[in-house]
Amino acid sequence: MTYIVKPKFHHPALPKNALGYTHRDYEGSVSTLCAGCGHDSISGAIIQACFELALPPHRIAKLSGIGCSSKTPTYFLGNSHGFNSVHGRMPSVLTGANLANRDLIYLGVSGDGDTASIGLGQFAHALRRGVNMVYIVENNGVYGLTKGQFSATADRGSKSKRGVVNTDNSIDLVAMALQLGASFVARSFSGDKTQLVPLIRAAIEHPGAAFIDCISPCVAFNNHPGSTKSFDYVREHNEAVNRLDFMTPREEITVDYAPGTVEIVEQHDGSRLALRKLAADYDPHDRLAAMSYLQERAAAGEIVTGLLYVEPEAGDLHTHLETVDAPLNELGEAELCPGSAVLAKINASLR
Ligand SMILES: Cc1ncc(C[n+]2csc(CCOP(=O)(O)OP(=O)(O)O)c2C)c(N)n1
Ligand code: SF4
Ligand SMILES: [Mg+2]
Repeated sequence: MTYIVKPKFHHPALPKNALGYTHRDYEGSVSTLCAGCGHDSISGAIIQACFELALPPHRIAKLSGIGCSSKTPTYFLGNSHGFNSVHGRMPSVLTGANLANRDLIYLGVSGDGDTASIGLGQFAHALRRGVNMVYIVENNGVYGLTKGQFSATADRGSKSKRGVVNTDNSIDLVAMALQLGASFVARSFSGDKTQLVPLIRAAIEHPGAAFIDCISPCVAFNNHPGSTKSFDYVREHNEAVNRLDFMTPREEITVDYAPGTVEIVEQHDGSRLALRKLAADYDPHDRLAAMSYLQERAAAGEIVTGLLYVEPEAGDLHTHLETVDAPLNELGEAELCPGSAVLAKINASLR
């Protein structure tokens, strides 16, 4: 059995959000992952973020590939649309769904094997095209589902559970996302919900390609001394550059931090991100500076977390392609067959 359904019964006094939904309305089936797996904490953070944003569950589409991480959409947002695709192919399925129906909020959940190994090309093209989505990689440095082989994000020199040293260079998905043009790039840690929940909320509200690399220790195969993706290692080497405290287009934002420590980032849809700076000289609007900061800190053995880059005025794939505003299934015959005069004009423009 791969899932266990939760009982519908819940305490009548559970807090409700603006839509009148409780936390339970955003949950899924009971998780069958290993107890303590980082992925379950990320599911919890996604549930919390959607509850806090009071999103109508039927407006969310969650898509994944194959892996323990890609199984997790079964464990959250049980009332939303879901598509568990093929290993490494989530980005193209998500791109197609997004092009067909731009009205939904797209949540792509993947693993480091699913994204950085078999799905690397798919990942790259979805980001460079600016698909409006939240793309979360639950990064544990191993293929958890197939018993702990090194993935492409495993650091060179890190050790497997049996002591084998990884001799390959690793892929830093955050560095790639920056290079590929993603307009929202963040890294977080499954063990830091205070940082992760607001990042997911901000990524959902970001009108463009939002990528979050979330270090998520695999307790079964990659949580030992010598691993650079273990709970202890990440806690010891985590360098947070900022914290997002609140952001919403619906409520007034009040800032209660000393001037100079909080930056309000306004996005073109009116949503606002409040960014509390921890590293005073860190600028999340400078793609090149973010890339070199990342490499510099990585060379010093640190794992940089927080919102590393945001382009508030970013467009998305629909903006670039100038597509119609309505989902394709809402188009009628008049829009789909505009007549021979329009066809003649298009043909003339191509001669
Ligand atoms: C085409 C294909 N190749 C290989 C596999 C075997 N396979 C299943 S999951 C997986 C790796 C999963 O690793 P990751 O994406 O990091 O997820 P995790 O289990 O670590 O969360 C592999 C290689 C597969 N299912 N399909
Ligand atoms: S094998 Fe690893 S990644 Fe998979 S459920 Fe267990 S702890 Fe999580
Ligand atoms: Mg993995």
